[in-house]
Amino acid sequence: MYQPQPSDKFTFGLWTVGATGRDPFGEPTRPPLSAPYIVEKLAQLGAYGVNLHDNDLVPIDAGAGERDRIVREFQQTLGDHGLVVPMATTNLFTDPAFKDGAFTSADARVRAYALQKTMRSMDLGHELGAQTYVFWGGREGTEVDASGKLLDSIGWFRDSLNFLAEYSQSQGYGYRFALEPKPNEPRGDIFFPTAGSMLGFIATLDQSELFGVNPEFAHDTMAGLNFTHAVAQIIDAGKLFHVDLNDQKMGRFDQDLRFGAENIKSAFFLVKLLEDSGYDGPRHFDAHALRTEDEVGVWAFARGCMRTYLILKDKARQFDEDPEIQAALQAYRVEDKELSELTRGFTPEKARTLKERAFDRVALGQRGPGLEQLDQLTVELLLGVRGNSVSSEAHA
Ligand code: GCO
Ligand code: MN
Ligand code: MN
Repeated sequence: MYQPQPSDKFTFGLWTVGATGRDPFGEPTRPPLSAPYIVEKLAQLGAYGVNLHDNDLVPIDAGAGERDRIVREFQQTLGDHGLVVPMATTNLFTDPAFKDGAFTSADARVRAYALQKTMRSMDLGHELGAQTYVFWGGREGTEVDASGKLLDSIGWFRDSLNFLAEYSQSQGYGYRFALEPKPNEPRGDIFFPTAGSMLGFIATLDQSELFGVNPEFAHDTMAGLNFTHAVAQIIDAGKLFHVDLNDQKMGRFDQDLRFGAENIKSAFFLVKLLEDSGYDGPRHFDAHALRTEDEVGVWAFARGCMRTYLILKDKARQFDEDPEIQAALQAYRVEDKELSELTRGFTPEKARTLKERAFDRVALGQRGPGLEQLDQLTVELLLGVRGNSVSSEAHA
């Protein structure tokens, strides 16, 4: 029951299950796991793929020979276990060179190095079969607005992305790029903090059709925003190129909790939205096991992310099939063919008719839409006390 299959397209970053529990206050609590071992374990659990930063696989100081050997061994392991690498990205945040930004550094040498490192990382991703390339600007931000680089930074970032899109095409890589917004951490303020700001920025890029968004549950939640609403807007814009799933308490440090660990109801509506929308990209878990855990806890964490997604997907199906919920939904919406016609597609004639139309404003204000009941039915469904739970057997 709720056994993940590769067709569910669940992916994990090497850096997620590979996280050793280091935090700003403490040393690692678990030994590192090798990339081939992670691949083997994820395959056993039913995952579809792994994603990586260049340096999750290849140490930053590796020479060409060592790099090629590591990549060959990794490709072999992927093939042996039937896992794919759908997404790749660059680590532009760990090395001290990037402490004040990569593409938005005030130092032209750092910006050029960031471009070089990213091209090499795009080569690596392509060798491993990646088709989506993520940009998370972890260090692209500032604590000091006296630096006066706000407008320049936007321009530098745009120039870099335009350059890299051309690079991808000149190499025949065919990447689609997914930009990942985050409001803060590790910088005090990260540029392009929300999905909306990223969408606005994407429209200014030379080849904007190649660029979409990689939204993350924790990032919007840290900022007190509704992640599902953000994803809906991204879907509406045709820009959901990838998604980072995890969980988070609002107003806390960046927690990267197991998917569904904290906000079950939000996770439910997110899964329902993704499934209803026909999104068919990877369901990527960008989270890690609690620092308290040993390796057993790491795999319990990974299994839990996937299992919760599948349970919520099944709940979404029950929601759609629940007669009482569907009746409440139907009662909530008031359809009026004539008015819909009148309010869509402007003509002077329609405008005149609408302006003359009499509305019973008081009656409109008196209608109870039944949202309390609808919400309670949803809560009861999630708590497992609504009839239709036979579906768990059907699922098995
Ligand atoms: C974070 C980010 C990262 C990125 C990753 C891939 O908060 O640290 O979510 O995990 O997703 O670097 O680009
Ligand atoms: Mn994150
Ligand atoms: Mn992320």
